[in-house]
Parts: sequence; structure tokens; C-alpha cells
Amino acid sequence: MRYLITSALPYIHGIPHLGNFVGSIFPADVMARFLRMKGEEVLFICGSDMHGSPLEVAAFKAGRDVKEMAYENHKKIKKLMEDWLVSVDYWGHTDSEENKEITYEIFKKLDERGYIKEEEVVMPRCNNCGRVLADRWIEGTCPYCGGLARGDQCDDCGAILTPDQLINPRCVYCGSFDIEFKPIKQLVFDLPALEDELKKFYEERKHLWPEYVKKTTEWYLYKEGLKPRSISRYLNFGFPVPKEGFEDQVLYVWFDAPIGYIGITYQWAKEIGDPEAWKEWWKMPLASDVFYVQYMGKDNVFFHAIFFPAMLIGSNDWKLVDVIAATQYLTAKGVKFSKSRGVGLNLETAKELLPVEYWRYVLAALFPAHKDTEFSWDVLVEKINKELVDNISNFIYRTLSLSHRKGIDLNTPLGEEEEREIQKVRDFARRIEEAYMEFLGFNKVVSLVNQLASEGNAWLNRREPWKEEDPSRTLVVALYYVKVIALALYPILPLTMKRVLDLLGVSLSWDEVDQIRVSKVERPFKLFKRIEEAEVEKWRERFSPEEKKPSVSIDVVLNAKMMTGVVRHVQEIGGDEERWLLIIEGPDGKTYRAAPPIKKKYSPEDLKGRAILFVPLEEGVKLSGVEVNAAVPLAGDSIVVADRNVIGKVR
Ligand code: B3M
Ligand code: ZN
Repeated sequence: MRYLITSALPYIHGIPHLGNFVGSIFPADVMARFLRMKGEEVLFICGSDMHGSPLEVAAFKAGRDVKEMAYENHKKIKKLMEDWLVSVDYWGHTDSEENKEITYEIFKKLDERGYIKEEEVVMPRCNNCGRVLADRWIEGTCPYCGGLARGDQCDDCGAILTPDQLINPRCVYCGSFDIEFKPIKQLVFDLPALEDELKKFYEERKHLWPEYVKKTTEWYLYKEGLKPRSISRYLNFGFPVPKEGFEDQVLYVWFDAPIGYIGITYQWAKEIGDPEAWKEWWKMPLASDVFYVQYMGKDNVFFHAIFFPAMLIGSNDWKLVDVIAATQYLTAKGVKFSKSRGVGLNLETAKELLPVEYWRYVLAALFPAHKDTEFSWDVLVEKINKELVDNISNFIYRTLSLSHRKGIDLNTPLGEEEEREIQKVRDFARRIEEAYMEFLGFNKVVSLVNQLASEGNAWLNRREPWKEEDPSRTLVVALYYVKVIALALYPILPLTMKRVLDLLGVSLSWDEVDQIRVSKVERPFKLFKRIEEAEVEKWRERFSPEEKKPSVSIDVVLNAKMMTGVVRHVQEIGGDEERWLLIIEGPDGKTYRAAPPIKKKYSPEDLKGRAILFVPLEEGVKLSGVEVNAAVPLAGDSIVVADRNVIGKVR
């Protein structure tokens, strides 16, 4: 069996955040490293998602040329991936000639077979600037959660949207709310026509898929039902639609982006001087012995479990995915790390604070496999100081320096007590391997390694080799502990653990866990250092700036424009026990967001649909980690309820 591993291809409108990294590229890297260490043949593919409206919107906002900005960011991110020790076989890009060739091949097959249809799709057009507003060129309030959503998806709750579902939509080009929905001729991909094949595809694989992925896929297949999806767009940067009458549109980014996995494999094949080699990974039956694992954040599941498989099934005999390893979010104060909203740390800043291996350790320890996981500076300090330094590094250093100093006999025969200890370590090694082979079990790996290091420390404390006349037997066992720990952590901490293995003359192979002995012990180095509280304090200040409290001064109140509006949505603010986030529809048709401390008194049902008094703020402020642009005056702890008939400006 050969392993094909892909990570979702990041959009390149900004530098990826720790949240993007931990969600797909990092786990793909760790898995690829583990499998290679097990002696498997692995191809690990990733690259930049060049097309699509996020980048176009970013370039527009920055007044830059899209293509120029795309290549600049692509290069920057590719370099950054090396810095973060991503062992990708090839970092490609989706706008390549190779990807175009394969994208057109798939498009034409689907078209010939009748899966692509012309349809009038109701699309938003801005009456002010005249543009057709694709995907992220239109923004508004999410109908499900009340968060800020774009025409294709809500960043807060991950719902897949169409522009007509947005509440109070706004043109991103010119800011106008004057938006009209008109039928426009578009191409759609007929997903319902592939329903039976998709169900079969799903049923055959679901036993390998995480719960979350199953639930999401079943929701589309069996509850909501499949709908045709539009695949052409009025955008500037993309592959022109290869069909008469549609040349002025480009293909939808989610059409060419997943095909990018194939296109990038094609780029890789050319790079290694074997241009046909990509077929062995993608064309059936050539690829029958490939086991294919895809990593991605949970908001990408629809496209990988339904949309892309449908394209492949509908067009030819392609290799289909075996495991969809989707991850949950890494959150900070209840808000996910996100490029477009500027929350959290990006990879460039993070590596200036700490060497990347420290981060990789923390990300693995906090790995959001099956639930959203909260990142905080306190957790970071605990993981590094208590686990990585005090427990793991300390044990390795102790064992190596003692063994080195005492010049022990590495081949000394072992007694019964030592054999029992060895058996314990072997069991751990087996459980670590099982955790890796769950494809998402990296937090388990870290926790098992910590248990192992604690056991190792306890073994040393019990036997006190520093007092023993010949400590060889004690230290041979401790060295076996070190060897298993170093191998187990290698995929996460490749630089440091490789150095440790080199000191012991152990080769980089998981088979080594079956052999107790090491072949030498060289003088060790201090692996990791503790983080000082003073330093963390600086980061706290820099990255969690004091929230500006929307305190309203007396003359602002005197001049305040009070308005009445209707509460459209009520939303949790991650972890905040005092406040609700209210989405209020103002009398001017605009959406206002306020976060009054009324959670203890009112339930969402009490509030939804109610007309209340509020004050729009001149400038948005952050409250409890969310952006608000209105304040709700309270009488004691109560909101001021308005009469529905007088909704409008009060004064
Ligand atoms: N670029 C979305 C994202 O960056 C999208 C993934 C494409 S995977 C083919 O999360
Ligand atoms: Zn406009």
C-alpha cells in the first residue's frame, strides 16, 4: 500500500494563522512523517489556492493587482512552510498549466456526460456600481448564527450559504446596500444526478470517517438533499470557462481547487523528471493500491465529501479519497483563528516569539481532533514548561547525561524487573502507534508520551542509578524509554528528536521500537528551555489588547441617536456568561451588533423579534472578543422595549 496525503490548499489572501495550520497542514505533515518512519511510501501534496474571491477582495481592498499579489503571497507562504518544517513533497499552486489541463479534462467529461447544465441562477447585482457579486463580493448577516457572513459561507458557524440567504447584504466593492437579485445565465453542476453514486461512495467508506464528517455528509445526502451548484463566476482571476457562451466567466474556485490536488501532483511529477508519475497516484486502476487521506478544517467537509467526489465519479476512473480527516477549530476566547477577521496569531508572528518546534508541540498537545479546543497563553506555558521541559526534556537529558558520564555497558544482560519495565514501554509504543493510525490522534500521542516520560522519571527515581555501582541495567532500560519517546515525538518535533536519535545511533525507523538497545550514547544537549513569565506577559499585552469598553460619555449620550430596531438573532459569545450578542435590524435597514450584559435575565426566546432601544456607535469596538457597533442602554438590568409601531428614529 502507498499513502497519498493531502492538506486543504490554503487561500493566500493573508498569512495562514495557527488555526489554519493546525487544522490541515500540520496534521498532514505529522502523519506523513510518521508513515515514512514506518517505512511506507508516502506522497504528501499541498499548495496555494490561488483563485477565488477572498484574494480578489483582499487585492481590491489593498489596491493591488490580483495576480501579482497572488504570486507574492504564494512565494512567501511556500517559504514559511519550510520554516515550519512542513515535509511536503511538493508545494504547488492551483493556477498552473498542469492544473488547467486536468481541470478542463474533468470539465469536458462532465459536460459530455450531461452533468453540467445551463441554468438561470438568481445572482446579486449591485445597483450602485453595476457589478455581479460573486461569493465574497457580497457580505451580510448569517441567517443561522447572526455572524458576519460572505456570499458563500459564514465564518462564524461554517454554514454554506448562497448570497440570497444573507440578511442585509452589502456590496463589498462600493459598500452599497442597493442590491438586486436577478436571474443570470450560469453553469451548474448537477449533483442530484450523481446521488446514487455518492451514497454508494459514502457507505463504502464511512466506517473510516470521523463522527463529525459522517454527520455532515449524511446531512447533505439524506436530510437536506443534493442541489445543483453553480460553477461559473464573474471574477477576474480564474480559469476561463471552456464553453461557448460562457467565456466571460471563470470557473468557480471550488471547481479547480480540489482538482489542484491532482494538478499539483502533476507539477511534482514534472519536477522529479517523470511527467507521467502523477497518474500512478490518481488514475485507476494504476492507483488501486493507494490509500488516500485528506486533511482539512471542518468547514471544508462538504466540498471534500460531496462536491469533489462527485466531480471525480462523474468524470472518470479517478482515485477517490479513503479517509476525510477533518478537524475542529482551535479557538482563542471563543473565536476561531481566522485570516479574514484578523483574530489570532499568524505563522510569521508566532515564529518570532518562539522556535517553531515549541509551537508544534503545543499544537499537537491541543490538537482539535473531535472538538473545538481553546488556546490561551496559560495553556501554552503549562504545555511547554510542565510537559515539554520539566517532564520530557528533563527525562531525556537526565538519562543521556548519566549514561554518558558513567560509561555504561550497553549490552549488559537484563533481569526480570528490567524485562517487566521494558514490556511496559513496548505497550506504550503500541498504543502510540494506534493513536497515530487514527489519523487524528495526535493529542493522544502527546499525552501517551508524557505518561511514558513520567514513568521513565519514576523508574530513575526508584533505582537511583547515580548511587549504583554499576548502573548499566537501570540505564539501558531508561535509554529504551528515551528511544521510544524520541521516535514517537519525531513527527511532531523532527529537528530535536532526530538529534536525540543521532546521539544514540538509532535510525529513523519505527521498527526500532522493537529493539531495546541503543548503539551509543553521546554527550547530550539541553533540548528545550522554560518560558519566563515576564516574556509571556509581553505577549499577553501584545496579542490580547485591552478591549475598548464602549463606555458612553455624557455628551455622547446627549447627542446620541437613539434608534429602535428589531432583534433578529441572539448568539452565544464563546464562554461569556454575562453577555448575549444581539443582531439588531435598524430602522435604516442596516445591521447592528451589540453585546449587552443581559444573559442572566433574558433567554434568546425573550429577545428574538423584540423591538428594543439602542445607540449606534460611531466606531466599532471589540467586546468579549466580538466586534460590536451598537450599545443597548439598560434600565437597571432590563432592556428598554419599544412599541413596534414606533420603530424608527426616536430622535
Ligand atoms: N482554499 C478553503 C480554505 O483555505 C480552501 C480550501 C481548498 S482545498 C481544495 O480553508
Ligand atoms: Zn457596488
